[in-house]
Amino acid sequence: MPLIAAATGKTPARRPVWFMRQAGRSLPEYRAIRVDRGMLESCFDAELVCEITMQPVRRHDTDAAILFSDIVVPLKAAGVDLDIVPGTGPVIASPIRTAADVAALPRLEPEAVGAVTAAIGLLLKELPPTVSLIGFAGAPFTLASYLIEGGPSRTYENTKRIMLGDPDLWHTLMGRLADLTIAFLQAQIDAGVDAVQLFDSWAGTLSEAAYEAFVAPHSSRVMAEIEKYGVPRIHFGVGTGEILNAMTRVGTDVIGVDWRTPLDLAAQRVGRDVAIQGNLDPTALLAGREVVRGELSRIVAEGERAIAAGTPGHIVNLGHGVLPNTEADAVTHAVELVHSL
Ligand code: 1CP
Repeated sequence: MPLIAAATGKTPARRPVWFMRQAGRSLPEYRAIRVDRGMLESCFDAELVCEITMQPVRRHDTDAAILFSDIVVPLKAAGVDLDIVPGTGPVIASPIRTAADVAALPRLEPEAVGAVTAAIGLLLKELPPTVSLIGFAGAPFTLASYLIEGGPSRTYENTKRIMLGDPDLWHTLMGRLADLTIAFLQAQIDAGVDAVQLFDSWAGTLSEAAYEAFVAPHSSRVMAEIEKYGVPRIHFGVGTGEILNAMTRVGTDVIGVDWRTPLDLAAQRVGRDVAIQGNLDPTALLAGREVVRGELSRIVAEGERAIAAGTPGHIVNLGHGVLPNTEADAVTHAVELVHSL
């Protein structure tokens, strides 16, 4: 599997590429399947999860499939009252802000995500042997931001107010969320995924000092538990240029980099023990084939420079997810380019 080779310092048979949010609204076949089904409903239907996960692999010939799910799926499975609202994202019915709210947070029993693990079983039968299946979970900080804010946020003001102002409550909540993340990742690894990605999408809102004090201990515990299973771990967030080194130190095999930080600079920042993943700006896919060719050539060259200097490998990806307005053909073309460069 080219992705696993790149993640573990071996030489891949071809340059591996996959895209975050490669399943989803950029694909007509996804839009068709979702017309009469809600997002969460789809995430708890094993056959649908398998089909939607396969769609980008069939169409684009990516080197990995990412399980079609969402970071709030384990919260929903555990019994948290929430929905994924079209055009908005996750919305929590009763945001968590007090010690009593935290104490009432339910635990995740592996049986509650039986649809997810069943989908993994179906996918392992369908995926070509060279295509890796990536499982994932939200990291404690990013999950906490949704639970505390009640939905998407620009400022994370309630989250940071509790984090800075009530560290005891904060660490109790983060500990509970780390347990949930570990349980969800363990269930996926037991079911057979080849690699896992921990999405700390919004950790880039923190200073390095705040990340170290309030987030790193909990993400470290997640990564240490997962290391026991021997599947490669990928750690990713948006706008994390200044905390890349801290995010690497919590323990990972691959660090995801967004488009703001050149890959060779990112590799210097994180040291030479981890592979790098990224980092095409998702908007480049809206700007035409010449732009994509230019950007991907630069990114591949930066990756090669990093590898020449000792980085174990490079997995090509976007710096964040495929935007819904992206033409599916633009994605297929980008994958072809990466394989031909
Ligand atoms: O109806 C729809 O189609 C809703 C759009 C959608 C989709 C397709 C949401 C709501 N989630 C998803 C799937 C999803 N979510 C995947 C699919 C697998 C793939 O990549 O192909 C993954 C990996 C996620 C994980 C996820 N959900 C993250 C981490 C990744 C990232 O983008 O940073 C986050 C932050 C979420 C929350 C979320 N769920 C949905 C939306 C629109 C959001 C973001 C809301 C916000 O801006 O805060």
